[in-house]
Amino acid sequence: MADLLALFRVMLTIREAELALARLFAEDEVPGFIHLSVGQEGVAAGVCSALGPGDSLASTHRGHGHAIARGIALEEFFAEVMGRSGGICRGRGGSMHVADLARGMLGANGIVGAGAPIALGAALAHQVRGTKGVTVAFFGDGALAEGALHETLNMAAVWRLPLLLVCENNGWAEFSRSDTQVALKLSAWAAAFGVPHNEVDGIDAAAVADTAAEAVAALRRGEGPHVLEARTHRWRGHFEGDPQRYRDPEETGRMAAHDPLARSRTALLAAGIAEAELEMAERAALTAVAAAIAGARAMPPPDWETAQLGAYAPTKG
Ligand SMILES: Cc1ncc(C[n+]2csc(CCOP(=O)(O)OP(=O)(O)O)c2C)c(N)n1
Ligand SMILES: [Mg+2]
Repeated sequence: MADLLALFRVMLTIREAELALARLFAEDEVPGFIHLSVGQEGVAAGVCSALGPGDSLASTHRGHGHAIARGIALEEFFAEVMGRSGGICRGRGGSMHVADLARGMLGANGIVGAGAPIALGAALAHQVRGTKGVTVAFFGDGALAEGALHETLNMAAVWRLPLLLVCENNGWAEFSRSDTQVALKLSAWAAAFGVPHNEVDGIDAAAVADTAAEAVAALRRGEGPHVLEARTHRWRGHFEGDPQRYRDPEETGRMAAHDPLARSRTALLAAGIAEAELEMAERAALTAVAAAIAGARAMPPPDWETAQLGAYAPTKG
């Protein structure tokens, strides 16, 4: 059974971190583009709770929640997104390239669907090395229009790889409803490759965690890949600053009714957890985020001397 209080804490950290990023972005403290996952925290927290330290995951352009749920150090996370030298990738990647290889976090990815084949390779490595590890590939509903995803599922099914494909189905692909671009139902897609598929309500972090844990257990038994489809809601624009003219304001107004945090808060109170304990968790998340931002702000940007580090392979002799 899922530890709902632990999930609540992870979701709180993601929420506070992303709301802080929205403010930092508006104040020009974040270079580039950011895509927030506010409203989708239940999926990141639930899926990552099913993973062990030796497992791997590949993320998406909307990947802050995945990195935080995987346990990235908050200060290194903010420093990366804010382009500071102490960032997890030395401040050179930014939001869409946050990677933390020590935690098996293979990276966010600005190319839709491109995390899937990377995850496939990691799943193959787990199988070949006999690690018993598994790999998660997060992707959005819009990625189903990408060939790379289909090739990934095919190869994973043929080789029975320990790969959990997690679709965060928020109904949108950039500025279009994804059903105007993708003719496919995920359940039918998985069935076509002979792969099990589960659908879960992404607002219910405990349900996501339990379903993911069962799928991961099957992966560790060597039963081949699995597709997990979480219905979820993108509260904000596609990117920060998106005026969302394409979206019915009524839909955005209804978003607070689909809140994974409110949902778990109510469930925790009903289970007898004291209000004071929840408030303490809320304060702790705020404090941790504020401290991480202060730490990141104190760091210099990457210096010119090392600007090319990591961009090219070292030349020989
Ligand atoms: C190969 C590719 N095509 C198009 C884009 C532009 N693009 C960025 S995000 C996105 C939509 C993604 O939708 P989805 O996968 O559902 O993720 P969501 O944004 O809803 O989380 C598109 C088309 C891209 N980054 N990569
Ligand atoms: Mg989407």
